[in-house]
Amino acid sequence: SEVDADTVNSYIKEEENTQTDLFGIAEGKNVILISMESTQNFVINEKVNGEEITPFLNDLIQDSFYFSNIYDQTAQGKTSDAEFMVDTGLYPLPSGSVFVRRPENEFESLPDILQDHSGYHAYTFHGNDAEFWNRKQMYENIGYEHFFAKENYNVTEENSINYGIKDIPFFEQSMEDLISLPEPYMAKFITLTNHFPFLLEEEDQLVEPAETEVDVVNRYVTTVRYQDKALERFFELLKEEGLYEDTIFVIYGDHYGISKKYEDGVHELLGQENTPLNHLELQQIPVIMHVPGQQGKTIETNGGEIDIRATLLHLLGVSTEDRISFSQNLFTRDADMPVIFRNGDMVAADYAHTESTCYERGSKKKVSNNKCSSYLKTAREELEHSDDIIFGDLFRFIPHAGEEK
Ligand code: GP9
Ligand code: MN
Repeated sequence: SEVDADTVNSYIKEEENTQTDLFGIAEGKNVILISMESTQNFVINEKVNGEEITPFLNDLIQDSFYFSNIYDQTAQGKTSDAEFMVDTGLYPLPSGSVFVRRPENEFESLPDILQDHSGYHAYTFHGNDAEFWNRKQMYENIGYEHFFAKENYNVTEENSINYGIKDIPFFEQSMEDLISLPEPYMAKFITLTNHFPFLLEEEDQLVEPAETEVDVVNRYVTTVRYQDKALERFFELLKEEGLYEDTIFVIYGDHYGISKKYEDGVHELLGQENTPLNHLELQQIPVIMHVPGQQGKTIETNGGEIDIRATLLHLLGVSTEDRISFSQNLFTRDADMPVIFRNGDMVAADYAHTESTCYERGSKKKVSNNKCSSYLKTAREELEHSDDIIFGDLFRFIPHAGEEK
């Protein structure tokens, strides 16, 4: 295509983002990002057998910014797509993972922006092999100074399950390294236990499995509950080490855990019908931003995972003016701007497009495709621009943070 850096520049410059009084409330704080494996928003404030699935998160939300209408926008790159959106504000690729396909591109990453702005150091902690999703190479490229991966942990048969070390020993063992990092830092933690097929020994099951007709869903509530306990333990340790107060926490579900194949169990759990719109709503993930001492607030704005980055930068007091990304500040996001999925579908304030059908969200009725067409056009354009940037490696031509100087 004819696209070059100038065209991209003129289309997608971010707007200045200083317009709420929350700008900079977390300035200079350490940043702890927690990517929660396969955690969907429906578990928040939901009970099984009379017990909360996420008692710790439910409490935390009371004192946090809780974004309650945020959609999973990942594609085939799963966890790595979520990381990519948060780190770069670009969309995932139509197929494969950017981490695997384009690990040598130039990007303007969150670690680079924070390093440039005020000397932050960035690190990742995760219990799986460093090469999985080509993380090691991609992290080095986008400004992470060290990746604490599997070889960094004491992993035994006893303390691991499924993909690796269980979340509680993962957080416990991570503390030793976390306390020695130079400040300010951005530290990303990626949980693992709540991964399909959601296996967990009985001694770690802190709630009874659910009793739907779908075993995957029944087990899912136990692994989500276990992860919640692990987060509680992590916060306890951070408080003991005196690291809690001076930190902003960004906690988000990376993508769905229950695929369409097993979703009837979720509909059963929630007492709702299996409809395309209900399926769409199940694509929501929790996004929580916690600043110690700050009053809690639930923000119902529609948004996507890609918007985490601009929202965090707003709270950190880092201007996004003139940056090239598709991330929007959730505190000011235009309700009529569609949330865009990688397959070209979208959700806007009043309309949604899914399974080749345009819906009016209020009445839940199918409506003429005309009602969705302008939103779908925006979706196509955004995805195209994002793909152009990635496939053309256009940040080579755009001045950006993290550039070799
Ligand atoms: C693996 C973990 C899970 O390291 O991030 O990967 P997923 O299958 O969810 O992408
Ligand atoms: Mn994942």
